[in-house]
Amino acid sequence: MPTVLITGASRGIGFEFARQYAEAGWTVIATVRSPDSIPVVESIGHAVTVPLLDVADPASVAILCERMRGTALDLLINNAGLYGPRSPKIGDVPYMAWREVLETNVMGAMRVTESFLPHLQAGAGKTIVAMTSKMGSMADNSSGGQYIYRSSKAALNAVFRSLAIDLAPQGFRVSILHPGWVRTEMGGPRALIDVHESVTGLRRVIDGLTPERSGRWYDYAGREIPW
Ligand code: NJP
Repeated sequence: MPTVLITGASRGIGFEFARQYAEAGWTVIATVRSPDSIPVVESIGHAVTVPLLDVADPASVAILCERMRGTALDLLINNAGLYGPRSPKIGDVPYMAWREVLETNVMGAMRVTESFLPHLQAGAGKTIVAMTSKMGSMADNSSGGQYIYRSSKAALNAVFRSLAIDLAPQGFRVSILHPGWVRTEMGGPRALIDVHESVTGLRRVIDGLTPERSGRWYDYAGREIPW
């Protein structure tokens, strides 16, 4: 059975990815940032191992990478993400918090991807995805604001578009995925869909990734999103 590594699996969309892939018979490496989250994620079942991984901490990434040396991965889901301060105001932009969001959402995803590339090269699936957001779309931005989250997801999109091009000769399919507005800690209780609907759709999109679809941006329903 194939093996998937998921970042930020303690709750929300990452947890549901772990649950659904385990249910489908995959071997699941569901990474979490805090030891407190380990029992919660382990409760999914024996197909799931739950190592610690803070994507913003280079040492944490290096330690897990070394521990997993020789393990082949078929699919990497860069899911870990931060929203950061909501609605930062012009004149009072919290630059430290902005750096933290970029460190996690952009550099964290790149760091994990490049560190685990040997593991992915050893696998048959050769698929890498990143959870982005429509909030990072220039074409879709008609309401302004949200400088921190929007810029982090726009940068993530640019990085993964390049990765799709650069890794295509090795047979990799790379995609950027928008989960919809989902009822999680980040999405809040008023969001439109639940994690089950979002992740069921996202798994279908991941299954259908062909070389021609690589480097493009889809939502959970398989609709292409304008950059
Ligand atoms: O988020 P949330 P979602 N290293 O806040 C982890 C995108 N998205 O499931 O804080 C490792 O419930 C965090 O760990 P911890 C969104 O941008 C969502 O809704 O320790 N992990 C937790 O497991 C994100 O990329 C919506 O418990 C780190 C997880 O990330 C993805 O979907 C809409 C970390 C966050 O759980 C999952 O979002 C959209 C780090 N440094 C895009 N920092 C939506 N929900 O509506 C955080 O457009 N985590």
